[in-house]
Amino acid sequence: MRHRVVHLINPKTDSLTTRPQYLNRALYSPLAGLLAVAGAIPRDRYEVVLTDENIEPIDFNLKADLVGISAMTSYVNRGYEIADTFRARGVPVAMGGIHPSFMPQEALKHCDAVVIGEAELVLEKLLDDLGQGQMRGTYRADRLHPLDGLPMPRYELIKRNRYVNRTFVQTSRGCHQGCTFCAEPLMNGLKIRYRPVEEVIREVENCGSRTISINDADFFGTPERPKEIMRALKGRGVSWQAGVTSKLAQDDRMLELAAASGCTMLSIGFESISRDTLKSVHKHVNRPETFAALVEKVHSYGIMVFGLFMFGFDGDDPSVFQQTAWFNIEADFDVCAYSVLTPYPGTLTWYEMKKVDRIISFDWDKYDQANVVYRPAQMSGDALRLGQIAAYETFYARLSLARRFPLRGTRRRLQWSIYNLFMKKGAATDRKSAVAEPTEAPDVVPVPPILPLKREWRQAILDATGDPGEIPRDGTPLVLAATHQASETERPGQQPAAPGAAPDRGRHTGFARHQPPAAVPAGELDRYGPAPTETLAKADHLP
Ligand code: B12
Ligand code: SF4
Repeated sequence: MRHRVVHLINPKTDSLTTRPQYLNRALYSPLAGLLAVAGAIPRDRYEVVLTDENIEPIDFNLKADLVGISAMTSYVNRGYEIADTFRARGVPVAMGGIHPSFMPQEALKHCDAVVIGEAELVLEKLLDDLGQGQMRGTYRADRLHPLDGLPMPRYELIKRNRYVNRTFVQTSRGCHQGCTFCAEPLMNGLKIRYRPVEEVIREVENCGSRTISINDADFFGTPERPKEIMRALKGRGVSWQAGVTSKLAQDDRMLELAAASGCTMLSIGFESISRDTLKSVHKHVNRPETFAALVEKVHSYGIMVFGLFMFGFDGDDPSVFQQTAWFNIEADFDVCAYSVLTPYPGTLTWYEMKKVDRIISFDWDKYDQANVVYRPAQMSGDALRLGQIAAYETFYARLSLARRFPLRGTRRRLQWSIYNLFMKKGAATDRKSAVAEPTEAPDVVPVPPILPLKREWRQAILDATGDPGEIPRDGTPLVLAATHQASETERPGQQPAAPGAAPDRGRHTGFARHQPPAAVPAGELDRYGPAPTETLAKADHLP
């Protein structure tokens, strides 16, 4: 029997992490989602072809039985163009990833099917439906994956010589924090789910690289679990880096083990040097008074610190840019990235800003953390964008590079230089006009795959999505309407489900179309009040 062909595509994006290239290489391969999807496709029946448009052109003539497109918000428009092109040629298209998961009805205008959230538990059904010519609407699992027995990502599909970082290994999904601007807890839950240690190690041993990035939202999310992984990594000749939060990165035992098991860099979302700002966006875990000592401590173990900061919070005024950049230089951060706050659809920040009509542009291309798409509270959009550029210029100025270069200690100088060169080049070539042009709001409201536990936050989402129903209290993923609703997206010959047909919540559901909320006049901003600051309950999101 002929193997069917699935063509998986990562659309091009003009992002700081993928745009600059040195020696024909991008800094990151943004392909973790597609490699996971490829891993879950049965090899005995399907051949998988992978295209990352950031480094290679798409072959629109490739004869495929299915095209699968992954998209974050900033490249979903390009994803839609690609989907439209393939569908016009009669090739069925499925989409997944963060943006289609939050806005499935929008995506369904361009593709046949959308996977909401994780793909592993629904791909089989989707492929069965494809085989019967019935693949359409939304597919979502009725539970989060327990993460044991996850299929191995198909690393062999990557063009290895085109990326600096090409191996992303996940040891967990979810995050305990719940920051208002972040999609992670609404996609993967507030509870951290872990893969069995032996499965992580099997992946490390078979990924074909001795340099890996641990792709967790917060690898140091709990005190004991990362230590088990690090003990198991010791002695394997692997060097690794990971994204972590600041609290447990202070723990000496954690850092000792990290260094002993090959850690070279920790990326930490510090976000702001103002505690009040951090509290306002629910990043309680960060305490700015500890940041400088933390960097020094991490350095003492020979590990670099990649600091992630964000500008444009309501507490930020125009002094924030130089204060932050100089703080970073003086505290000897190794690498820094400065993002413009972006109200990603479906996050709390989105609902809060949307409610008071602060979002100016809904052009998803501009949702890349470099354009300003909303009205900042204490400065103009221009000031925000220009201030961000100035912070990059200050931090990556020659004098700063010379001052921060790790002449002493055991941090890796080559890795330090590569990251500083990429970030300097990326920031210098990123000269977008300051403020995005106003555009019409989308006619569908984003709905997070998982509702927040905090009552007011849930209510804010339910208010926005126009659902008057009772708020579920047990963390059950929200299914607002479980009948198939694909009228605008039906392909010729397809029949919508009968009205009132029993929903199959586990696999094939569609959200009803929601009315966008009425915009609130700008002057009423203070009536809405500041961002919520209470702590989220640390409970399980699993249904
Ligand atoms: C690690 C990480 C990175 C890494 C690697 C990213 C990667 N894609 O490999 C790096 C550092 C490169 C990165 C960069 C950026 N990131 Co990032 N990143 C993450 C993080 C923490 C994990 C992503 C990941 O690897 N998950 C593991 C895989 C297995 O999960 P997944 O991608 O969700 O895929 C599953 C499903 O979605 C689905 N699926 C995915 N694609 C498809 C396709 C099909 C056809 C199907 C059927 C299913 C399907 O199946 C997969 C398996 O279950 C997420 C947080 C999150 N919750 O997603 C942020 C996140 C994705 N990043 C984000 C952002 C903003 C960025 C940057 C724009 C930041 C910047 N200023 O440059 C850049 C963009 C770079 C780029 N061109 O992609 C945002 C995106 C928000 C949004 N709505 O778009 C997130 C959600 C964090 C946040 N702030 O909320 N990121
Ligand atoms: S700590 Fe990081 S991953 Fe977790 S919710 Fe906050 S920003 Fe998102």
